Amino acid sequence: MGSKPDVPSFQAMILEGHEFQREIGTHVLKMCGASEVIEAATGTEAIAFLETRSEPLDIMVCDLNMPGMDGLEFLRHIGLRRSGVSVILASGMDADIIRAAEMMARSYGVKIIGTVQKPLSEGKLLPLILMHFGQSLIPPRARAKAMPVEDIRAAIAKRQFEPFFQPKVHMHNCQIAGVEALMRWRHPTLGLIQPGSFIPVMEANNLISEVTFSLVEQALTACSQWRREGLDTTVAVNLSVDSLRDTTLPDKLSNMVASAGLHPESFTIEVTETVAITDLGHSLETLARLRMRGFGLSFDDYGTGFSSMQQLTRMPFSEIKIDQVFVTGAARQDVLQALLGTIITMAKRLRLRSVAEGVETEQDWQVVARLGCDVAQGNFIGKPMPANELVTWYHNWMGTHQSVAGE
Ligand code: G
Ligand code: G
Ligand code: MN
Repeated sequence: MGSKPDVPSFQAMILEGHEFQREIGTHVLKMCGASEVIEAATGTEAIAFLETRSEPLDIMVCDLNMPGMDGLEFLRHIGLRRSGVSVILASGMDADIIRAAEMMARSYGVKIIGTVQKPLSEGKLLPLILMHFGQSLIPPRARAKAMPVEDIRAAIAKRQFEPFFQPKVHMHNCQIAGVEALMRWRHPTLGLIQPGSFIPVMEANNLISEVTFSLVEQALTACSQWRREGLDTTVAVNLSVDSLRDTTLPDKLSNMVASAGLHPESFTIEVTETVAITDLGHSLETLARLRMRGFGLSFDDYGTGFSSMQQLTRMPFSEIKIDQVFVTGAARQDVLQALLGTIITMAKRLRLRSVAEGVETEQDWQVVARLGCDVAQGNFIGKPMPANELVTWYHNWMGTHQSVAGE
């Protein structure tokens, strides 16, 4: 089985009492790029093997509940013997037991990469392994099927692209903190099409700037309309690299915002790191000018790039949006909580507003709230929706979820 191109080749061990589970573990580790997987059925067997080896193993996956020497005893042994292996704990047990085992192992000096629930899968192990090797945490997002460029051109002429809006709320009081405009194609026969199928095509064919201006126009119109209906909020739009290359963009946006009777403070621009560092000179000029004019500037998908932290220090951001890979399901993964804590603390130090993306459940909410995140966005709060549904959403949300605030 070939190793993954983005994971260095590594040697692994699986310590697991059940033969079938052990085979699954071996298979999954190879899928994740292990060049060699040593199997051990008991702690005694694993220790005997480790003693015969001069080079430390890179990674081992260790079950906690085994006959004979249990996982806790085994971890104590390898800690005291300074075996140097990094461990992923695998267990079907309750999260608090796993957490206790993790703390115990750390106190013996064992490096714990993270914990996973059994059964093992590539999806669970790979993010931990990538992180261990200091690489991006994100499994590449599934590529959507691209729509033909001619269909897209025709649809632009027919004005079939429109923004949906996903709300963001302040975690301390649940009040609305803004909405993000997300492009949708209202296709006459195929229904609603997601951006993954047309944005990359637009970007590759010089169409994105034109469509983005139309989207901004529609978003501003919606924003004024909500205000008339008593909902005072701000709106954010995602910009591609093409738009940032245009150093007159701040002027154009200023005019559009003013024509809608709004202030730049009510409008935020979201850019990803890739966008911000492509054509750095022009991008920095545009971004700095946007901030000078009073627009909000958001660092989108924070944490998934290669040098996120460095970019933070050179770009004039006002907000960071923590990517959903760190947020969704964080309650079940200590490693994600640790990363979230670090990002949120850093945002506070830099006086940036922190926004957690991908808050899907109340558990996700509780985790990011406890870590001191300012704002949350995600399906738990509200999915992207058409402009005319936002006010109704707002009343429902304030009516039903105010109680989760501040917990
Ligand atoms: O809306 P989701 O709902 O599926 O959006 C998927 C991706 O498409 C996100 O990464 C989002 O940033 C991007 N996206 C959505 N709308 C726009 C847009 O108007 N312009 C650009 N450049 N990207 C967008
Ligand atoms: O611009 P950005 O890449 O951050 O776009 C956000 C994307 O995340 C959009 O595709 C949006 O539909 C999606 N999204 C928003 N909230 C959630 C959520 O709670 N869960 C998941 N899986 N996706 C979400
Ligand atoms: Mn975004």
